[in-house]
Amino acid sequence: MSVESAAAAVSSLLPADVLAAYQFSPDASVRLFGNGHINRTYLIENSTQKLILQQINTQIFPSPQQLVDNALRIEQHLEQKQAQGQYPLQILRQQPRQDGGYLSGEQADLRALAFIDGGRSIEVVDTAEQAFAAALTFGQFAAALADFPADELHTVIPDFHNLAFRFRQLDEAASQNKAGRLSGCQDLLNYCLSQRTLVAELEAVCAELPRRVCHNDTKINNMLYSDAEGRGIAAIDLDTCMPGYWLFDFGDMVRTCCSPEPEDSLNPAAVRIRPEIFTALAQGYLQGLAGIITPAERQSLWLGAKVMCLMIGIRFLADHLNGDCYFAVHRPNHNLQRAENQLRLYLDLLAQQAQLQPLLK
Ligand code: ADP
Ligand code: GN1
Ligand code: MG
Repeated sequence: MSVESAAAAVSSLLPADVLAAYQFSPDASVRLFGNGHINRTYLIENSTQKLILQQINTQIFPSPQQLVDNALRIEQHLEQKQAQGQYPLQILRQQPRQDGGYLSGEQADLRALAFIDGGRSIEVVDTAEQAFAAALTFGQFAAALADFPADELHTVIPDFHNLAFRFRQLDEAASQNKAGRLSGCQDLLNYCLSQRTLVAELEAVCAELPRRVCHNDTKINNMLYSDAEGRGIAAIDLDTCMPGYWLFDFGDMVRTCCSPEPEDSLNPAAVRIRPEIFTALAQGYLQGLAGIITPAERQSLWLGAKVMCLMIGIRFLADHLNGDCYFAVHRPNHNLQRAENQLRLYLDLLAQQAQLQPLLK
């Protein structure tokens, strides 16, 4: 391919009228960005400005307008907090089109975000300092939203962190065996199903907890570190912000920060919970939420760690059985490998419970 046709192929990732709506010319550089499993994220750039544009997966988020509505409400709230000196992070901002609208494209499934400069996301945590910074960032985000009326947010995905529902999805995937993969993962399936008692435990604990605005996807690549010092500078990917319980957000951090391996590691023997990273997460999150988190919520965080490893493992396994319809996959058995890794983390949490759980008391 010539240099000219390669450039044309890149630009054609997005139609010229979409670029124009955000004041970019057709020759702006457009490239795929990030490692999300659901949406398609682009970075558009010219010599003076950068913009993030996302194609929202409407199979999963049927109403992009609701995503934008939630994001704008959160943005406004964080702006007020910042004006009062109560929010030290950068705010993720929806970027309107030149005509003021927030959605673009023939299907109205594209939306833009102001690019946050000087930041970077990572896929694997290397140090306890990074873990502390991530947890502090998500803790500060949650703290700033603690007085936001959670029930005014649209529930963009019902039953998102409903463990009973996720088990039912797994039952259905196994009984339908659509992709003919059941025999290749029967042991893993049996193990997951044997953990169903956690449903009742989780429901009993949640019944005593306040409902909060949850980020609901606090995986490590959904926050930005400053390039220079590695401080947390922003919580991003707010699409799943909905009412929920903070234990889910803590658990998602545990499952994505504690392993020295990526979520989809091909080296399962090395997937484990690093106690020093768990400790740093607990310290960072509790510092971010100091004075706000209740004793019952604090105690529930351990359950959150277990539940999230198990629940995301179940979701990956169900998707593997269904033929990879939900999470983007890039190789055979990708979702199965992800599921196995989550279950390894779950088992390692159980093995280290005596040492780790007291850190949250
Ligand atoms: P997905 O929903 O696909 O996970 P994200 O919103 O997490 O998409 O974006 C994917 C990646 O793009 C992030 O991990 C981050 O590296 C980068 N990113 C997203 N939004 C911004 C932003 N506003 N400024 C800078 N980088 C961003
Ligand atoms: C998805 O969009 P992304 O990649 O940040 C998923 C999360 C899972 C995560 C697993 C809307 O997050 O719930 O925890 O993959 N998002 C949705 O890596 O389902
Ligand atoms: Mg993301």
